[in-house]
Amino acid sequence: MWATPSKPQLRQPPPFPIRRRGRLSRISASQDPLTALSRVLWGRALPPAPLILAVRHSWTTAWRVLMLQLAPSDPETGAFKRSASGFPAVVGTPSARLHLYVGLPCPWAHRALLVRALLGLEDRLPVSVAVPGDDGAWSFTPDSPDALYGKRKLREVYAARSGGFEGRATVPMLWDVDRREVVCNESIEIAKFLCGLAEGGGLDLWPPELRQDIERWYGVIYPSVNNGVYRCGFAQSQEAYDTAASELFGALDRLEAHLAGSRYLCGDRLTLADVCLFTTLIRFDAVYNPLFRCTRRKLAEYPSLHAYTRDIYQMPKVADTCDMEAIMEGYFKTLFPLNPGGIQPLVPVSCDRDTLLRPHGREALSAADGRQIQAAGVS
Ligand SMILES: N[C@@H](CCC(=O)N[C@@H](CS)C(=O)NCC(=O)O)C(=O)O
Repeated sequence: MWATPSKPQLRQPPPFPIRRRGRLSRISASQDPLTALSRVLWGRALPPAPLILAVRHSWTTAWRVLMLQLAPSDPETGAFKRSASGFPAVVGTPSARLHLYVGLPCPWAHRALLVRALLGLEDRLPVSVAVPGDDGAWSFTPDSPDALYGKRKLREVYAARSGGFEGRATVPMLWDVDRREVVCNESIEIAKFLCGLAEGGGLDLWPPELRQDIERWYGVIYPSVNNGVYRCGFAQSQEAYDTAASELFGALDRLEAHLAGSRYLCGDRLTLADVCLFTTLIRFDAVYNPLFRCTRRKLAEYPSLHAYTRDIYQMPKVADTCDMEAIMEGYFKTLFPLNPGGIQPLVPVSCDRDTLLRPHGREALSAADGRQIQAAGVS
């Protein structure tokens, strides 16, 4: 017998009518609006070349406009030109009541904070710590207030001086409380001035007999290292970057060679030259290497420079002035034109507290063997 052929299976009709979703609605349901739009227009292929070119051009133009404000450069060369400070020197004798304004991410402000700590000036010189606001301006918050006037922005403190103020409200800023006047907002001058406030007999970071040597080192480290990292990060042409990067790493090689045989820059004594170098080095691997494209080497790849940084970090009170989280957040979140997505990378191991507390072995280079630090009465 022939088997009866089975009846073809009929598809059951759906219990209710389904509206078939088109390609467009399927895509838009699963994507954010921008991705959905580009998928509808181009599928998974790249957008057409003219659009890419147009976006690239407008993006670069927007970057240039922002950089013009953030970091003015030489229009001919694209090299970063640091603006002069509004109050570059301490003029006359300020009153006895002073107040220091700083921001923890800033290496220039860090100089002043570090000198204040090393010289034990905390009681003599109260400090207010400003934080980077969303608009990029130094701001105060309930957790980090303006201890003097309760202002919201640092620029309001600047503006409270009798002549008002139109320029850049930078940190560090030393304020004369009695005269309601800015004493100085140039870090190296503030640092020298603070050295004059310290009681005699303690640590002298600016000793007369070493001043020439300190100035000589400062002439190397300021343009090539302190400002050098900014010249790399804020360069607006390939040539300007190449010049800055080659000067930076040339100077670091020279410093590495010098510090292999000398505990500090000017011999056995910690001086202002070391303070100024340290505040750049401590930020190097976390910020300048990744964000400012100081990529030839990491600080951790320089044995003497890294040990030197650890040596200073381990001095009493120094670590308390270094806030790596604030440093990373300040740079990666505030310098929007360099990091538009605002993503903050991980702290590199070379900048971890545990790493920085590793033995540095530099006592052997020093005849003074750290006695001068103890003499300053800091513990
Ligand atoms: N030459 C100054 C530079 C100070 C400076 O540029 N500070 C930055 C922070 S790292 C600042 O406050 N920028 C705010 C602005 O330029 O508006 C110094 O050494 O004190």
